[in-house]
Amino acid sequence: MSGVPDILSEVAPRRNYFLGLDFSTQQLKAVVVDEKLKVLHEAAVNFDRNLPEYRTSGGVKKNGSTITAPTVMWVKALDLLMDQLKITGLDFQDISAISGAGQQHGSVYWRKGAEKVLSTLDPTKFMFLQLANCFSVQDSPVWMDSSTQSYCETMEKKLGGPQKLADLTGSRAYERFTGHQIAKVLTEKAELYFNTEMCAPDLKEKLDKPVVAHTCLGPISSYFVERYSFDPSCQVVAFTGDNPASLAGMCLEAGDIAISLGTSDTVFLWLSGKPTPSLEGHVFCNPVDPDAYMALLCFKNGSLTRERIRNVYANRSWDQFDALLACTPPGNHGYVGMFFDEKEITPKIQGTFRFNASDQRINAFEEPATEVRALVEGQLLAKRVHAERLGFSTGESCRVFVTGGASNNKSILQVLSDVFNAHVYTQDTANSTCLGSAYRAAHGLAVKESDVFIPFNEFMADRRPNFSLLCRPRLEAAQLYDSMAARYATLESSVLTQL
Ligand code: 5FX
Repeated sequence: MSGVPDILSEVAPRRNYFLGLDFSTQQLKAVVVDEKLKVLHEAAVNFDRNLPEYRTSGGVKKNGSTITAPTVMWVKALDLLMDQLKITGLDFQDISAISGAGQQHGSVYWRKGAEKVLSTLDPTKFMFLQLANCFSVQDSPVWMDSSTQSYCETMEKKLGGPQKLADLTGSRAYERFTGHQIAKVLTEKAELYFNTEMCAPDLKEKLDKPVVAHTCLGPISSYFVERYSFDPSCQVVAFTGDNPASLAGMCLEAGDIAISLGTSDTVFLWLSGKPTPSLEGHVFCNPVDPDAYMALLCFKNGSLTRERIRNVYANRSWDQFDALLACTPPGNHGYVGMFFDEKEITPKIQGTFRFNASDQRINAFEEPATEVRALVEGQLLAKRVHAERLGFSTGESCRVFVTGGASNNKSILQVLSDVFNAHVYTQDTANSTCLGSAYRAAHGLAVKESDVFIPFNEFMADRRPNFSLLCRPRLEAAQLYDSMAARYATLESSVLTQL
C-alpha cells in the first residue's frame, strides 16, 4: 500500500560476517571480516595489562622450567573481549561463522562435572565466574614449558625410539607436547588427574571422532546467543593452532616459506604429498586441506630475547637497536652469536655462545653493535640452516612471507632477505593468525553450504589481502651468508656435541 511504511522491509538484512579468535601467549585477539574478507572490527585483551590480577609476565608464570598460565584467565579474557567487540559497534547477529586458534600444546584440565556446568551456563553472568571451579589443574602448562624431559624419554623408549615416534605422530618427543604434560600430572599429581573429566581410561569413548580441519562442528551455544545476541544458526568451524591458522592467514603457496617473528619464532611450509617426518621440526595437519600437511620449526627464543638485547644494549629503543645493526657490516667481521635465554627447542640447548672469526668461543663482544648484529644474524641463520634440513631451498625464486611483531622492523627484514637470498613480503594486514581464523570460518561455512570441498586457495583467490614487497636480497651480502650458513651449522653442532 503506497504511503504506508513497510516495517518488515526496513529491518536491516543479516550481513554475512566472520569472526576469528586468536588465543596467543600474551593476548587474546579478535577480528571480524565481511563477505569479501575485509577487516571491519578488531579487539584485543592483553593478559598482563588488562588482567593484572593474574600476575602473569608475557602471559605466563615461570617456575624454573615449569611454565604455565592460569586457565581461568583465558576465560575472563574472552568475557572482556566480547564486551570490547560490542563497544566497536559489532552486531553479533551478523556473524555467520566463527573459528579460532590458540598457542599450541597448552592443556586444560576439566574437573569432573564441568561438562554439566558448561551446558547450563547462565547468560546473565560472566563465564569466568561460572567456570572458576571447573578446572582440576588451575594453571595450564603452556608451550614454553620444558619440565617433562624424563616423560619424553620414556615415551620415545616405549614406542621404539624417536624416529618411530616421529613416523607415527609427525614429531619426536618434545617437552611441551600435551601427552607428556598429561603424563606429568598423572605421575606427580595423581589426585588432580583422577579428578579430571576427560582423561583416560576410556578416552576414546569420551572424545568425539576427529574431523577434518574445515568442519563446521555445529551452531554456537545458547549462552552466546542469549548473552550477545548471536544468531542461533551461527556455525563454529573447528579451531586450530596458532601456526596453522597463520598459514591460512598468509595464503601460502607451494614453494613459499613463512616466518613468524613473535614470542616464539616459527618457520612453516605447506607440504603436499606424503610427509617424511624427521628428528627435527614437526609435521602437522594442514588447517585448510585434508590431503596436505604442514611442516613447522619452532624457535623458542624469539622476540623476548630480541627485547632483552635491545633493553641491555640499545637503551630499550628499537631505533637505537636498528642504528647499531646498521653500523655493522653483513657477516659481523666474523663474529657469531647464539642466544638461547630459555631452553631452545630447535636445537635443544640453553645458554649464550659467542665466537670470534677463528671459531673460538669468547665470553663477550667488545661493542654493543657486534652483540646486536650477532643476535639478528644468528637467529636468522638458524632458521635458514634448519629449514634447509626440512628440504627447503633458498634462492631468488623463493618468496619469504613474514608476520608477527618484529615483521615491521625493516632492518631485521633486510638481514632476513640477505640470509635467505630471497624477496621478503608482508601482507597489508598484519595479524595473520587471527585473520586466518576468520578466513577458515568463511571457508568452512562455504564448504558446508556447497556440499563439495572447495580448495582454500581457490576460495581465497579474489579475496586474499594484498601483500607488499619489503626487501630485496643484496647480492654481495647473500653470497657471504651462503658460506656463513655452513659455518653456523658447524658451530651449532660443535656446541651440541660439547654439552
Ligand atoms: C609450535 O609447536 C609452538 O609450540 C609455538 O609456536 C606455539 O604454538 C606458540 F604459541
